Amino acid sequence: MLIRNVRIASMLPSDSPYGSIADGIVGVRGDIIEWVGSADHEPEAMVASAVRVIDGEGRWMTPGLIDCHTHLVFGGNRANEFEMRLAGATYEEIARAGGGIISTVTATRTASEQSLFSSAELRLKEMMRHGVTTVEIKSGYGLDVETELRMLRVARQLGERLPITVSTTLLGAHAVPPEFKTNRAGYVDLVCGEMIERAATAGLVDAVDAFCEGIAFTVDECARVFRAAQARGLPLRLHADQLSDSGGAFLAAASAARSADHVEYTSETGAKAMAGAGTTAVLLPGAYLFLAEKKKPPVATFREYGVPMAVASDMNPGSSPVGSPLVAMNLACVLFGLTPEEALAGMTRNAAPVLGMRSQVGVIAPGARADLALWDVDHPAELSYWLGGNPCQVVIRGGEVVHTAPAT
Ligand code: DI6
Ligand code: FE
Repeated sequence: MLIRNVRIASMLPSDSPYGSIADGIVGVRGDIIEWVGSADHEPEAMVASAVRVIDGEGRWMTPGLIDCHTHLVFGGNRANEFEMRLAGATYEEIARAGGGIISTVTATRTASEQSLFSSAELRLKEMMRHGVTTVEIKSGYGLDVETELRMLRVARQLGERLPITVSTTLLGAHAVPPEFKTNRAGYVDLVCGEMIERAATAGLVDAVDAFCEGIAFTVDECARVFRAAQARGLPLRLHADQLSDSGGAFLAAASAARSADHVEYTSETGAKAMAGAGTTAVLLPGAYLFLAEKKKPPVATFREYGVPMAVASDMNPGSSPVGSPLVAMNLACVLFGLTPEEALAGMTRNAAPVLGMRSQVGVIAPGARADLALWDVDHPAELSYWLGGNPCQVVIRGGEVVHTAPAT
């Protein structure tokens, strides 16, 4: 397949912003990009052997977007708590009173596998229409072995039935469930033992995450979960320093976690540790916005120490009901001060390593998977600029066109 007449934002490091190529051509064989370059230099043999040619009509092409942090599978929603917060209650007060994550746990435990699938499918299709070709989906609203496994099965099925790559994460240590309220250690034992064991044996889990926070788990408890995951050879992520500096970034770095996520309260020394360990900072501006947080992540410090920054939606019913990757990019710029180029890198090149897919996705380069999005914009900064709306015209995943915007 040949895609010609496109302006390419390859997102590879280069002298031109966005790694751009003005009049570009992309050659795809099977599901892999074989050739990327300028129309002036197109290899004749490749052109002659093309069985399908797509005219990009001068549109911008980016790598398919990667949303590397979502809680996409859940039962119910929390519009009622939204109203409570607007009437003055805080997120932490609601959580401590048994609402918050636990109210979604109740709704998820009572939901059938089919209904969890259908509700998540709607949200996922909306993301796909916005150019997303790779998504991470966490469990964490079951908090018992059966429901956590059910959530992970639903996540896997979404990846099997829809044309999108799904990476699953076990977030058993998201909150202490009510039945373990007086036995926290017992719940951590369950996560470290049967939960990780069964999820791994069933092939349902690609990584393990934990929520390190005053209202969730301590550094020591998260460290136990990490050791159990490492014993199974599973990569690590951490919800770190979202509402307080709880030492999460240090734990993530010391454990060589792939990412520390949220990181609003991360200190300079925490950022330094992340840089040393190659741990990516996953910025989640949707949660910052929705919870009306005041403390911004130390973006300048991340830049200074060379900590790679990813951007994700954190799509979840409690703290970030954000279903559009472009909204997350806009918020990363407006609220956290990223440049539009950093925001796009955060949902492409820098998000790939968080899912263990460095160079396989998130860039337009030979050898990478042919996951591509075509946009009706005059400049790639527009992807972060518009708040609302959707300029995505065509989505290609693994060399196949999986979405075309309806003609207006
Ligand atoms: N941090 C978050 O922002 C979400 N999970 C987490 O660990 C919130 C999840 C929720 O409120 O349902
Ligand atoms: Fe999250």
